Amino acid sequence: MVDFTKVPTRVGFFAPERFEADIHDCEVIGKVPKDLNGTFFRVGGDWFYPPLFPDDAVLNADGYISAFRFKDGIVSYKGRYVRTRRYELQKAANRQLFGYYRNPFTDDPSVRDPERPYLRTVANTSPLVHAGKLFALKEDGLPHRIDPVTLDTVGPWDFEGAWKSQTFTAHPKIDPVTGEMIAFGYQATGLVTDDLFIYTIGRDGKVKHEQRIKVPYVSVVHDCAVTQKHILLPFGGYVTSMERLKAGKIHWGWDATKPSYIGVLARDGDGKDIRWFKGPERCMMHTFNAYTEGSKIILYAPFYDSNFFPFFPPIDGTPWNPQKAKAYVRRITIDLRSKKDTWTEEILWPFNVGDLGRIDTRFMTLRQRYGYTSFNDPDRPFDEARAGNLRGRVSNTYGRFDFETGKLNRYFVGPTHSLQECCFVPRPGSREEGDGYLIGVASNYAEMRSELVIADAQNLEAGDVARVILPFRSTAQVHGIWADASELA
Ligand code: V55
Ligand code: FE
Repeated sequence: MVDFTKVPTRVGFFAPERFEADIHDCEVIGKVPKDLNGTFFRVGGDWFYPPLFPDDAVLNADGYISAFRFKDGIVSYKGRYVRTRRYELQKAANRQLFGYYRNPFTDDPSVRDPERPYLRTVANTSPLVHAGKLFALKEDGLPHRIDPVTLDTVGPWDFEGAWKSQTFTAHPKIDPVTGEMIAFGYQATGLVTDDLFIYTIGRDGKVKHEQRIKVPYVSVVHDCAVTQKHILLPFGGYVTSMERLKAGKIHWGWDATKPSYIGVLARDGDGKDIRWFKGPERCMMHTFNAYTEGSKIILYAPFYDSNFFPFFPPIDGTPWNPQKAKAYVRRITIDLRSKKDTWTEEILWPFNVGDLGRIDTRFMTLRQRYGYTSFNDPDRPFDEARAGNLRGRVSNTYGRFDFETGKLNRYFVGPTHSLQECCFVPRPGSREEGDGYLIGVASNYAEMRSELVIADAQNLEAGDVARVILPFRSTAQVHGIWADASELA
């Protein structure tokens, strides 16, 4: 019997969906730009069965991939669970078999296998398109290949045996100049191991270069940043151990005494030459971009002051602190000529933002001017009378942050809505940074339905160009990407 009543985080707008969907030619308010020919892919999590532990991380929900396909001014929607091994085993058993987030010791004995933790991945974090293939990613396992038309799961992908890490990050970076992809896997050789492998994958999808490193301590290495010369690996604060996992706890806890680190290595170098720069307590999850200028590396990132995730509690028993779980747009400068092992940091805007930031990816690895992310504008209050339950509502605005002038442009979604991560879509034929659309899924709390909003990225104040209406609450994404039709031809 399926009973979700004990799962506190899964009521209201983000209650489980548990269905798959196909809508041809969605309802639209406004006019969808006719020149957009491609797909907005989104990946997130949706529990098919209730978690074994009600306090489990939402990051442990079953992977779900959805697609808004644009062609000739019409948009069609499709949503499918990712057919991971976990999903198939659970569906065959008619119940949840896998336990806490990244703790195989808490799994049902019929599937328990701590020697092969990557087999329990849920593929619920981000989509990736590279070398003509579509994948769903999660940092604790291999990419799952997905058919871009049907969204059927093909299966795990190990780059024809050349990918030696058991894991693959949810945030590889693609160099727009060379078409190369830089990706890494941490806990690369097994549960709680300090091995991290980094790969360069050519435009043709073949592994070209490998670097192997050891991390200073085993922590979440969620994202990276890549410049034309360097690879940056930022992380901090989260800790784990075999003892912790054998005691049946969720994978990560927060240790405020641990420093943050940014590892820096040359793209074409050898892992043994990595330099570790050290900083204060920080929760370093997502980056916007970085570039190398002379002896300096400039990194833009919306890092948190401290632990963002309440379900990965402090190991010292103190309560999770929401005051410090705030992300700010930061400029971090690393001087490679300096003998010091640290960086300088500026907070560029004094208010907290959503940490799922994006750029115009045509400028990834290069000097770029704009970052885009969501935030909550307090001057635009939520209309509680019309929309009721605030749970899960975080952001009402998408911002374009101009790192050169400090200017901020805003798109406001409306008083009954909340925004998920935005995505920049280049205007076909354009070359200038920022010329394109900003798109993203909004949760409409008044109508209890999801809406894809499309705005002109150079005129955010004008509001929507179009809104694509879904007649239901679409499974929440973690991350989304735009893929032009030519990338998946
Ligand atoms: C993150 C998300 C994850 C995860 C680890 O946003 C970190 C950060 C959706 O899964 O497993
Ligand atoms: Fe992420």
